[in-house]
Parts: sequence; structure tokens; C-alpha cells
Amino acid sequence: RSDATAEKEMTLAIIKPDGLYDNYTDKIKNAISDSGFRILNERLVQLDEDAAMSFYAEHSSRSFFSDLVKYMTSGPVLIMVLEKENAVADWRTLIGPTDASKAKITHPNSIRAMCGKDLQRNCVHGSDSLQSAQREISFFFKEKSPGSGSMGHDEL
Ligand code: RTP
Ligand code: MG
Repeated sequence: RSDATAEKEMTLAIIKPDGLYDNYTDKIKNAISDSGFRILNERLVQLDEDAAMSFYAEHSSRSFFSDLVKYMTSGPVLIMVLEKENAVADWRTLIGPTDASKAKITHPNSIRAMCGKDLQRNCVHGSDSLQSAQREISFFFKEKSPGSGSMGHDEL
């Protein structure tokens, strides 16, 4: 629906270090707008180890956690708040499955098929639920009281 009563939803998208390094920003942003999302806010940041660990805290006990933190701190990332009806689920669908090498076969039109490489280097992030989206948006965009600093988010 596109009528004024349609419920908009917000989700958090990240272009990960490999996506920026390989210059996929414009292609990803085109896919975002072609799919009806609006970019409400964006920041280019360099995550430090603490920020990456805290952002992906749900995975702290996984064997891939330290590799994930190394990957996410290996270069700048572009953080975006996307808005659309059903934004959380629709962004997950648009990015495709976690393993980009499999996405190339099973979801060839997905963003991860376009710009990802493998299970780790999959070029984009998407919130996995409405609750995650709210946590992740405030993680990067919450108003900070003066003097509270900006832990782990070095603005570029
Ligand atoms: P994301 O949170 O970044 O949107 O990715 P996702 O939901 O599709 O996958 P998730 O299970 O949340 O994993 C987070 C990120 O960790 C890296 N990963 N590495 N080596 C491995 O086994 C492995 N598994 C996952 C990926 O970068 C994945 O996106
Ligand atoms: Mg996830």
C-alpha cells in the first residue's frame, strides 16, 4: 500500500568495510531507493573493537566472534537508517542470505550476491527483528548528553 495511512517502519543497514572498500556504495544505495526505502539518516564511522563487540554482543560466545570483530573494524562502515513499510523484513530479503557465496547461487538478485564474497565478507548488515532494529538505531543515533562522548564511533 502507498496510502498515507500505511505504517512505516525503520531498520538499520550497514555497508561493511568490504562493501565500502570495493566501492559498492552507489550500487547499494540505488538498490535501496529502487526498492522503495528512504534513507533517513547516515553516518560514516570507523568502529573500534569495543563498539564492534558491543554491536554484535549476541554472537560473543560464537567461534567466529573475534574474526567478526576484526572484520568490522578493518575499515570504515556506512551506517544508515532505512524507512519503509515492513522495512525490517524487506531489507533482510533484499540483502539475501548470510553466506554471500551461496547467495550468488540461490538469490542472485540480492545485494550480498552482488557485492559479498563469502560467509564472513557479506558487505551489508540488516537488523533481524523490530526489536533489534530499535536497539541498533539507538546504538548509533541516540542523542547523547553533553560530555558523554561517542564511544567507539569515530566520525569520518
Ligand atoms: P548481519 O547481522 O551482519 O546482518 O548478518 P546475519 O544476520 O545474516 O548473520 P549473523 O548470524 O547475525 O552473523 C553476523 C555476521 O558474522 C559474520 N559471520 N561469520 N565465519 C562464520 O562462520 C561467520 N558466520 C557469520 C558475517 O559477517 C555475518 O554477517
Ligand atoms: Mg545478524
